[in-house]
Amino acid sequence: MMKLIADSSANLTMLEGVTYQSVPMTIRAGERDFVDDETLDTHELLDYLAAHNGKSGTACPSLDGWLKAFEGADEIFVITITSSLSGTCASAMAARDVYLQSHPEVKIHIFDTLSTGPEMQLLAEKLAELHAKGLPFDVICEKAQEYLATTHLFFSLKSLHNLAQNGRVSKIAAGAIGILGIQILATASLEGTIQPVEKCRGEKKTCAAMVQKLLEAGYHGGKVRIHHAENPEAAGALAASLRGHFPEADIEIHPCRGLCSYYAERGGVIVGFEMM
Ligand code: X90
Repeated sequence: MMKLIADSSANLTMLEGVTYQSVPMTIRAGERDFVDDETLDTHELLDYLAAHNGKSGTACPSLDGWLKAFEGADEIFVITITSSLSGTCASAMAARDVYLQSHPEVKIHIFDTLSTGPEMQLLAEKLAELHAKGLPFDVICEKAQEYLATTHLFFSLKSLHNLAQNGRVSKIAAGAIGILGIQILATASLEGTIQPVEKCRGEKKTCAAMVQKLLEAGYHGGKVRIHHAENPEAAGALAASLRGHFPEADIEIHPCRGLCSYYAERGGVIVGFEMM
């Protein structure tokens, strides 16, 4: 049996046509540990965080979380958040080493996406599609890796507080964001780190800048996956604007699960797309 597994930053709880499993990260604030599984109430998480003044943070999936997810499959594709910002990929690789000792016949491939959220969703969909064609494991890995080089990620955030508090962006980059409606538009660098692109004032300008960046990156009417932290208005406006350019575009909008809600914070929008 084939199994597709991604950490919870993919914001996917299921995927049509395949056996899919999400392995949860954890969000920690004060006395609370929020496990990022399908039962997590992300609205309550965001409310709790807004009221909580102390330190907060996150933890990648445990070795055990991965080992449990591997069970029962003989061909396993694992999709992780960028290894430059999280120990998730390293923990998946350690789990693979352990698992293969007792299950030497099982095939496990780990994709370090150097990205997160919607770009992970695009890869998951591609893997499902390649598997449905009946291709051999190694061919699927190769083609999926090639596909990953043709997708990209942009995001707009209204606050970098949680990213800065956890050392994922510099405190300097975080300054001024959130003041007077200033948002930051950023992208995933080739190394899988956060690369600020520009500052925008207000939703309209942010949306226009986002569309411009996608077009400059080569977006030409392919798939777009938009994940948002309680900002369906901005996600919808972006989709509408892109459909103005490409009426047939395959665009989906999904809410962020816990990990991305924590780091993108309320209002954040993350966009994964095909560059050609
Ligand atoms: O291991 C852990 O505790 C998880 C750490 C994750 C840190 C970054 C999460 C970012 C989520 C924010 C915008 C997208 C950033 C993409 C960068 C390549 C969402």
